[in-house]
Amino acid sequence: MKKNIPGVILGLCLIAALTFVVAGTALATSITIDNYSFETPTLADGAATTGSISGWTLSPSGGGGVWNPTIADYPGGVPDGSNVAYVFQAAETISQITSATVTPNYKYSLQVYVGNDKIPVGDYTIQLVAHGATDVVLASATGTPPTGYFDLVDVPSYTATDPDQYGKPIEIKLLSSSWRLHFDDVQLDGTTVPLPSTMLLLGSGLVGLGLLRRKWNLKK
Ligand SMILES: [Ca+2]
Repeated sequence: MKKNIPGVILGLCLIAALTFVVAGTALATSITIDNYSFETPTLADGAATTGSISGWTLSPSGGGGVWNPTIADYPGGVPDGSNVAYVFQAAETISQITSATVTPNYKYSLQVYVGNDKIPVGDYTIQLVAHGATDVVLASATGTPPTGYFDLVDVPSYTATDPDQYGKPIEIKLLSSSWRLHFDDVQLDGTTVPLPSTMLLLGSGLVGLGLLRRKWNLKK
């Protein structure tokens, strides 16, 4: 029985390549967001805080807070826990600079629930931002929230390939064009993606091995 050694090497390389790709796309990590579900502080049913949100910055200052809606406000309940964030004036921004920084070849996925309890209001905008002297919006989503319940807003993912943004702190901004907008359960994930240069190198290696195998076969 003839041993096809280059064939075996090629097979092993393909397995290694597949493992690399699978491992590369499986390393999703959850980026820590302080008070991500607005459950701080604990509030009685129907109660609210005014003027600040723990872990978050309000701009202009004082234009929002945390609220524990009653079942009459949201018959379907809130997306996570008991509380949501709210704004009570137009053109308010709720923001947080996370401890994560823009990392090369990381794909960032931001999800936030947005709702409105009674009457149609203005639009929301959710932004993933590279924080700096001049903030750079990396990804954003804009829309009108549903009335009486919450919708999950999936901001288009952003993959970091711009060296100008590397190392900048990642900031989340929840903007409201009107009052009565509510936000909950802010989630940000980072996933490694295979480096194009590494994949190119790997591809070149496989082509080389293929040619080697062809040469080997011709010799026999
Ligand atoms: Ca919550």
